[in-house]
Amino acid sequence: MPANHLFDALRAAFPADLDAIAVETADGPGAPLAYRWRDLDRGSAMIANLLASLELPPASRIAVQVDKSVEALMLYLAVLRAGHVYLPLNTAYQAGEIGYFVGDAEPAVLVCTPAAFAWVSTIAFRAGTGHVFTLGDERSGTLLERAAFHADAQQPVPRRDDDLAAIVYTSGTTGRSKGAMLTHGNLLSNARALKDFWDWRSPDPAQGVAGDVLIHALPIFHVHGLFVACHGALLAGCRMIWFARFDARAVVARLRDATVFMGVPTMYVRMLAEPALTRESCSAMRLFISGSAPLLIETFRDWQSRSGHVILERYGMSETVMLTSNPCRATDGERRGGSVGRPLPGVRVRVVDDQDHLLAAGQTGHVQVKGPNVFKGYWRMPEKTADAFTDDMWFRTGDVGRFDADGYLAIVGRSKDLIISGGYNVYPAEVEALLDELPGVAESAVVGVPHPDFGEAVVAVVVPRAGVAAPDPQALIDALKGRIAGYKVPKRVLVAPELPRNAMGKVQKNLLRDAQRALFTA
Ligand code: MCA
Ligand code: AMP
Repeated sequence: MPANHLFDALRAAFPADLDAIAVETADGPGAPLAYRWRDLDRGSAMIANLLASLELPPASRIAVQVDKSVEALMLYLAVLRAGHVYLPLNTAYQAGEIGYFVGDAEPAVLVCTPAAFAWVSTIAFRAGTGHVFTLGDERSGTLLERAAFHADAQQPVPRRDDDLAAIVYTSGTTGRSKGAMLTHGNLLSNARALKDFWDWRSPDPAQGVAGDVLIHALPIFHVHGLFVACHGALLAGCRMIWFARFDARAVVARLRDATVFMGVPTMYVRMLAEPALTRESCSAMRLFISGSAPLLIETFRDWQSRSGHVILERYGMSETVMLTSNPCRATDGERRGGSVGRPLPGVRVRVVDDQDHLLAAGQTGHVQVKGPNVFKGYWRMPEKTADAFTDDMWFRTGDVGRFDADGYLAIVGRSKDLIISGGYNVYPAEVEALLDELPGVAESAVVGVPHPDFGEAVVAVVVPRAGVAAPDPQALIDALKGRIAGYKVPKRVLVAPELPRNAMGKVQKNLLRDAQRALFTA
């Protein structure tokens, strides 16, 4: 068995006592429910055996759009065990988005919620997907019904370091979304680096060591919740307190039972609004980690004064998993607000100019990265893959940053036209294309504007078509809802006679952003 099979590595880290609690649900149907390590092992084996019974070609894509549940985590583990490729999909995605992903990835199996079965299965069967199962958040649906007939032991299908484990779609700056192909080696090297760097503490009952307890309140269809949070806890054999939905008050109430929390900045902002967040409520906590979007320095400072803890900010991407981190151990240095820390062990990060020439510390330029964590390429897009790498195979992140003299990186902007709202990525081109199709709209520009809750909020500026009545902003918002995921729908639509353009005719989005800077914060 190759040592780098991701499931094997996770399984090897399960505690000796398989009857210990692995996951405890904090909300959702039937909560609190306790899942033992044995349950994760047996449940994932049964689903893996069900997948094997379908006799799919090796490395088939298994697309999953389900609500967060521990069974959904078992499904992920089952896909790894069965030697297939996991393709997680945001539950907010609508028919147009699902249609694209299914058409592009050609999954052999799709798992959706019972409520979405009618429309999702229609899309999937039309695209040639052979099997559609359902999985509800109350342990309901055909996936578990069918898996119940299969054995609860399974020998994982051998996979090599560079075999695919997952495809994660990241929206394209222009045109189509791209599937980032992540290998077993990518995910495992990163999980191991983080286990060590963040000092994950495994339980050791013989020594009286309780081990870390993670509050898991992130969605599990993205890198942060699935690969950083779940892999972290699993690879250390640590218990998770599992929230299907993020609720600031409920999470704050459970901090005294936990030692580690991971979240996007919006989650920290919302928890700070809870009077129950105090030093006392955080006294059992060891580590607060933030990522997926820039953490404002005010949030960093407010958190320190309210909780007594210094947030550890880290930086990563779907294509690369985690890249840099502020130190965990005091001996490794300070946790610096406004900085994403130093490159993780084994990861190389450089800042270059427009010609890919190395810049000195203190100079701002493009962030490029290299390492065992960097993905294999974009699914069936060799040209886009080639464009994403330099000649000497550094990956262009599209982020703009600057190293301090002591090797700490600050992300100061993005060269890619991307909005990050509450940790979710929104590509303006996708929203603009839909707006431009709506009646009365001649053209549009979509920008990110500072927002107290989401960090950045999506705002659209539309130019009315000549000779017709100006479109009603609310009608445009309503028209987009149901066509794209809710977090992509502009929070505000503004009507303007024209868009500012430079001499080349390019829309000057910076001017639009500046003009609307105080829209939500005034
Ligand atoms: C929900 N809504 C949003 C967002 N989330 N609008 C803008 N931005 C958002 N992020 C809208 C919904 O469309 C809905 O609108 C209304 O808010 C309520 O929806 P609900 O689902 O109840 O929202 P919520 O529970 O309050 O969600 C906020 C959230 C969530 C908990 C912050 O957005 C979230 O879980 N964010 C984390 C995303 C994440 O895991 N990113 C990691 C990506 P309406 O009422 O109009 O219908 S991985 C990554 O980025 C890299 C690799 C990395 O470094 O980690
Ligand atoms: P995704 O495409 O969802 O993987 O998002 C990756 C992007 O999120 C990165 O390219 C950054 O622009 C952004 N990002 C992630 N973590 C941070 C952070 N700590 N600070 C600033 N930006 C971040």
